[in-house]
Amino acid sequence: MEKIVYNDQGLFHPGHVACGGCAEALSLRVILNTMGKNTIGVVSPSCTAVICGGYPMTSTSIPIFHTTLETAAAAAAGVRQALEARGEGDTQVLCLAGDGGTYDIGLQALSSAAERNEDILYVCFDNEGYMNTGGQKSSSTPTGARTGSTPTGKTTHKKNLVEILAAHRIPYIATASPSDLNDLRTKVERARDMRGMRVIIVLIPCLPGWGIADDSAVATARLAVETGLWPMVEIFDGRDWRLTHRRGTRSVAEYLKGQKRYNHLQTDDIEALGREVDEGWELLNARLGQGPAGGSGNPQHRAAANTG
Ligand SMILES: Cc1ncc(C[n+]2csc(CCOP(=O)(O)OP(=O)(O)O)c2C)c(N)n1
Ligand code: SF4
Ligand SMILES: [Mg+2]
Repeated sequence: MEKIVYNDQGLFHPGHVACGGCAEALSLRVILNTMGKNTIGVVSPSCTAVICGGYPMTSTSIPIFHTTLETAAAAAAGVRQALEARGEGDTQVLCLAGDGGTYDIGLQALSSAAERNEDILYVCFDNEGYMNTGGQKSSSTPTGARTGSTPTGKTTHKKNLVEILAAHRIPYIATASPSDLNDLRTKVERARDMRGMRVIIVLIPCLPGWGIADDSAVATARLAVETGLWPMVEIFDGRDWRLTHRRGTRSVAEYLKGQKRYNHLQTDDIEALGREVDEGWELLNARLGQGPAGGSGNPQHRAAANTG
């Protein structure tokens, strides 16, 4: 097993109130310690807000500004402007939001911040539902998944946020998974060392929300990558698409059968989901061929990027 390498600066503490075994807490530890202590967090209502906690019961050693569900990216942009006005441009602004606060309720603020190319790193913890309020569906919930508000299975598709963000031509977009924390660290490092609007979407298998065992979040995240359900990509300037993990060969059915939210699905439904994954890869493969030769992107955005 690959050793997980990151510089633990003690910026995330034990004793937080995430569900035992939550992969979001694991990911947050790597993200905060990679960003470093000269970072201000801006957090929307979500499991992240609960995990970070309210003063004086906080689990982080960086300042956290709790914002509303609609305004995470706008609030982060405001913090950025305030820092610039104070001559503290070196301080990083790290926005942390769930999929409900990103794909749905905060999408307008996110799109506006992206259009203005605000100098923030926005991380979306995508657990495919409104989980801290009991597990309602979001527009990130996949087709077929049962949630509190889709008791017979969601009938619409998971929104393709990566495509939406790429259309804004922001400097950096990546998807990541807690099943490869070194890859997550590398992507956070790369984003940290760039300027302008950067977004990383991390898939977070949710123990109660997906109906998986307490010790299976990382294995479930790995299956999502190995079945092709969660493509791992980096996109520079919305044009230069790179795959960071090859598509795996494990079956979509294997991924679905481990999760109670899918246990009502029939063979036809499972086959339809498999076709949906294939269609997603057709689109992705077309994108991978479109970037500038050698993936140069915008040299101004890339100058500080560590592409190692
Ligand atoms: C406008 C608005 N509607 C509803 C809520 C209640 N609320 C707080 S957190 C939350 C769920 C957010 O879901 P997501 O962003 O996916 O984060 P998760 O809990 O899944 O980590 C909701 C609905 C709110 N704070 N503001
Ligand atoms: S509800 Fe899900 S995402 Fe939230 S802390 Fe628990 S396992 Fe983690
Ligand atoms: Mg969520």
